[in-house]
Amino acid sequence: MGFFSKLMKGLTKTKESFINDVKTVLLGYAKIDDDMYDDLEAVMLTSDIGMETTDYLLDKIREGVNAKEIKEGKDVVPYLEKCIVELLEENDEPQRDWSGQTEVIFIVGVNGVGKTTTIGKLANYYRKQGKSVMLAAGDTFRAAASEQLTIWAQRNDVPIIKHQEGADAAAVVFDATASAKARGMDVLLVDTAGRLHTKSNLMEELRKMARVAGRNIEGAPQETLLVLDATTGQNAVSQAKLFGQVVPLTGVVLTKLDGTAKGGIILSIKRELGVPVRWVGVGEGIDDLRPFDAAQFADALFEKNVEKRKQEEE
Ligand SMILES: Nc1nc2c(ncn2[C@@H]2O[C@H](COP(=O)(O)OP(=O)(O)OP(=O)(O)O)[C@@H](O)[C@H]2O)c(=O)[nH]1
Ligand SMILES: [Mg+2]
Repeated sequence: MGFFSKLMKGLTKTKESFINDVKTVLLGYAKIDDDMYDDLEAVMLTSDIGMETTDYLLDKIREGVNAKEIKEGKDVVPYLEKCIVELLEENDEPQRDWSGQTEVIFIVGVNGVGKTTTIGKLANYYRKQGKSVMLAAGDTFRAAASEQLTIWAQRNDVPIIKHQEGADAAAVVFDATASAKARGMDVLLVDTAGRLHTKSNLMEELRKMARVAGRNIEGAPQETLLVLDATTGQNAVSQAKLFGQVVPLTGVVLTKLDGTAKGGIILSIKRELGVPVRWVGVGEGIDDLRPFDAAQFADALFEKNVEKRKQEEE
């Protein structure tokens, strides 16, 4: 199955829990009235898009009604789809190009969200683009962490820099940035230990790792990507807000979109964080990660242009 098909399949439950429920509510309303807004609000809130995004979309519908773009209940869904596409496309800036310098990418987030797996998939993606990639085992907390990353390095046939378990993570970053620079690597992917924004020593460690990276490579880390697990719904949004207060984030990786009903979380992330969604993950396989593409995502969510999208993949 290609990436688009996986994304579409992964978003089925999200679509069912959101769009289909909205449709069901609207069946009961030939005319637009206050009760309809109340019922819509209730349905939207249960689908994990969050209070703020729900309010935003309801305001949009009111605007549509005032502008006479929505005349009766059946006009609401196409209008809502249009608003969601616009929201997905908001701040959808292209990935920056750091060629000429080693791009250092920190992968951060709480425990178990998919950081290490994301690194394995990113390494594969960049390698396919013809870039040279190095990995840094910045999660020195568990021996298993560096073993897990080593397997991904072998699978991708890329070098890895690691130290002993319990070593200073900043020292790993220092060695890795020096080595990546000396070898003229295009991309250095830095794994980090899963941490909570409430653990101040861990957050301090993260800041130290960033300072050290900047000593060897000017401007590094150029990217700090926060990995969020889509299955955690609104929780992910709170994590991101708190993380962002401590570490400057340049983007979000939204993982585990395969099979969750909480994919609508992406709308809250776009609305509330002001940090672009950079990558989306739809599985544990090496090919299961792609740059976020708003139009593709919307097509997968609303099952539009399906044949065209599938052909593009072949
Ligand atoms: N279904 C699915 N599983 C995923 C995805 N990404 C990662 N996983 C799984 O999630 C689990 C945790 O992944 P890791 O990459 O180890 O997560 P981590 O954030 O590095 O975890 P810690 O280092 O312990 O904080 C593993 O079983 C992965 O295979 C995804 O997109 N979809
Ligand atoms: Mg890990």
